[in-house]
Amino acid sequence: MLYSIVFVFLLRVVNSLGESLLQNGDFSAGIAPWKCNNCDGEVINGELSITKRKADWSGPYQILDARQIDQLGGFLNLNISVNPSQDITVSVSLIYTKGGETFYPPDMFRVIAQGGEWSKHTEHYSIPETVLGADTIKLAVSADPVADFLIDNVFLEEQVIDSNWKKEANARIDTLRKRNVKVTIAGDPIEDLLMEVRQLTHLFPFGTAVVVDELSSCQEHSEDSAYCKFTAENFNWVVANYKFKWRYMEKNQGVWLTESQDKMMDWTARNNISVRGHCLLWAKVITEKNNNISNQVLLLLVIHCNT
Ligand SMILES: [Ca+2]
Repeated sequence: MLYSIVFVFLLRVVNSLGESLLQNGDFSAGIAPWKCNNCDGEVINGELSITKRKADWSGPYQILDARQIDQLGGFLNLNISVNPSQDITVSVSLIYTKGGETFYPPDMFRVIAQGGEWSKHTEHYSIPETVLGADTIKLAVSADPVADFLIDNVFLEEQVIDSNWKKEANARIDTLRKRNVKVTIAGDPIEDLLMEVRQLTHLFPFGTAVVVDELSSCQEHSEDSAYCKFTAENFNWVVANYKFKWRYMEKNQGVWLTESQDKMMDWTARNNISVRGHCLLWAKVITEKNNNISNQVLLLLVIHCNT
């Protein structure tokens, strides 16, 4: 029996921007209300120049209206243009305080900016629920202290969701994710046949990052924990959260640690789940310091792939 697989997914469609949460993001009115944390900040030709930074966390910041963030909740659009004196990773984060304690949620985004040229970056950001109800919230820009940098056109705005998104998403699902079902029944024709078709799986890759040791443990004990059951029931692709990275598999050169990874692979094979690997090298590594990958490193990467 042939039957097609229908899978429903939702896309958020953003058409327009709403309320702005930052002031003077284009630095047309000088520096205020921006401030500089452990650095010097000066507006030159409508761009904010940041110098004398002493640490990763040194950089410009602006205090946001915490009540405004509470009211918006949901999703924001962040734009920033950066021009560093040399290649650096620039991070933008929301740092907040609650009850006198300071919290540092994961960065809103992190980007490698090329030295000596302007690059424009846009990120869609979901406000973590923990940020809501904060006493103070600040948006902070930070980077490796080896470089000075210029920033301009920093905008943080509410994302306004197009109310037609669901209709449009359903139309795409009809076109892209469905096809007709043809059922052939052998034997004599039967009148008023009632047939039920139950979907057991689908071909649309739907994945998650998993903890290797959890799946490995299920394989080792031949018994699925709630974590493993949930993974098997809901996903057909997984990626290990970190244990397939080179530095975890070969902490000491020539000594490969693959026991839990191998067990995880056995578990995923048994459950018909595909596994996506990790990047072999991150762009951050291949910077000006080391933009020539030696033959020896290439050989090690090939060994890593085959291990
Ligand atoms: Ca400007």
